Amino acid sequence: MPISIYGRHTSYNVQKVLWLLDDLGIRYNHIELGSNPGDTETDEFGKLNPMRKIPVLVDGDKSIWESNSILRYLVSAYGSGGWNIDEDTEI
Ligand SMILES: N[C@@H](CCC(=O)N[C@@H](CS)C(=O)NCC(=O)O)C(=O)O
Repeated sequence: MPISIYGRHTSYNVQKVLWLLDDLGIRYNHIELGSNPGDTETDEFGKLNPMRKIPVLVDGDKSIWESNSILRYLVSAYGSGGWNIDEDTEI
């Protein structure tokens, strides 16, 4: 199942996730969301992120929010080479 990233491309919190997805060579669906009032207030979005903020990353049955947590997840799950981190590394 492909990864999905929810969020408007003008948000820097979204941009850093898009940048890392591209840098890691991960294929993903980008769902442009958050530009219009009420975008994040739907029941459907609330199930992905009860805090109702973007970005949200969906990978299979996992839904991850908070941009820095998403970055850490991506590096941990898909990073290699220079992106490898150990548990003590702060990002
Ligand atoms: N600390 C959060 C901040 C998330 C955040 O505030 N996102 C903003 C866009 S950058 C948002 O969802 N705004 C829409 C809203 O508050 O309804 C993160 O790093 O992901």
